[in-house]
Amino acid sequence: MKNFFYQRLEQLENDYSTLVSLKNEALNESNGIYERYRYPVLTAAHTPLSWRYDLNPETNPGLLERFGINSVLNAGAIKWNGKYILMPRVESNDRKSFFAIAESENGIDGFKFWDEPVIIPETNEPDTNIYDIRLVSHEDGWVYGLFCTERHDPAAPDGDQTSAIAQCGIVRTKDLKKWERLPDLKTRSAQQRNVVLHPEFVHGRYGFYTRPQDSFIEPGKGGGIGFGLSDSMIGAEINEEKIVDPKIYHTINEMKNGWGPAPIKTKYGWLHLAHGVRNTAAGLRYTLYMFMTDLNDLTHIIYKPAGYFMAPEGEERIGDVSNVVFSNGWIADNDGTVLIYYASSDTRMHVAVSSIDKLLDYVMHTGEDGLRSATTVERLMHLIENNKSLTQPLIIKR
Ligand code: M1P
Repeated sequence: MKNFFYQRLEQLENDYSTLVSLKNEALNESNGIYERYRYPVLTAAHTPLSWRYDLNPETNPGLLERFGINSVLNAGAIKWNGKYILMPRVESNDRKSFFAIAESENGIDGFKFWDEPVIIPETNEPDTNIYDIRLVSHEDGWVYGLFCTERHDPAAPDGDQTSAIAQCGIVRTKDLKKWERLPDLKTRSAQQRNVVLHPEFVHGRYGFYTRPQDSFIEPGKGGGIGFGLSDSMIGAEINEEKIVDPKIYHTINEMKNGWGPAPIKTKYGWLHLAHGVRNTAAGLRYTLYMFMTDLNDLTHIIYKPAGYFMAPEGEERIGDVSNVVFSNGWIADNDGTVLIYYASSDTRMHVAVSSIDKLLDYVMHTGEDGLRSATTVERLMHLIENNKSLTQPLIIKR
């Protein structure tokens, strides 16, 4: 049996090291705005063997998996001491998720998990499930992590074991290793998910991007994604949320939307990445979209391209919750490169590479949604007419 154990261990170790040293490749087909990469950057199989197996031949002679990891998704991201850091939601087979940190030298491959998952302290009201952290290096000197904390709804009728309340949990750190838990964010909304901290002070206060909802899945009267201010991060409380980007009939976010990572500051405005959700006969479809807000008024959208920026493609379409792309982490490098980390179908993490210049070009020069078929055709005709005037002389030259 011992021989079997060591043979199997060798096989597992070889497979693991092949996986984590796989070089990623940019895919040829690109829309010019970003390039996708061939391989996911993190999957359940990237989690260390020591998390999944009892590696003692005496207590686990058959080398059976003892702790199953279901998926690795929805990662917060930050550049830290020159390394590209992802902090994904790792979901174990028991459906509980937790956070762990993986780092890479170049941000596109070679991500390796740190030896142990992140310990997030609890408040007096323990979290049943935690997920979808947004990492923000705030100008107050702390790195904050805002995440969703989910608990069973105490008002759920007897027998209802699915109703939940989602709120925004907050942690902060100076070294990504020791995390201090702060009280959960208080707002006037029954549910909060996808809350993001603005990286700068706003008139001396902390700015929060929010997503007020009436119920756990259905937004109800929750009108879209909003913004509010709090005087402090310790006992953060928002008394007024202003809707910045409402959900709108027959758009990619008619059902609901949610903020992505913290926005990137540019000389023209703040670049935002968000997700939009629409309903289909096959269930909800999550896509990513972008817009820009005013440098002086964070609640004012100044550019918003029509439709989605990224939708699930190929194998990305399939997973635990199919037809989903979701992003809560991106890294803007000093040279202008932007690494966009996104999860597909609530199962695995990918990277797409763009740049500030390309994203600005996309956001500032793509037409807006006119909200009717006729206005979409007008936008298309405008492009075609412009192109005709350009291509005519070229055709004549030939
Ligand atoms: O399953 C898709 C996503 O659903 C939720 O997002 P939202 O709050 O916008 O509906 C979250 O549970 C998210 O983690 C998940 O990826």
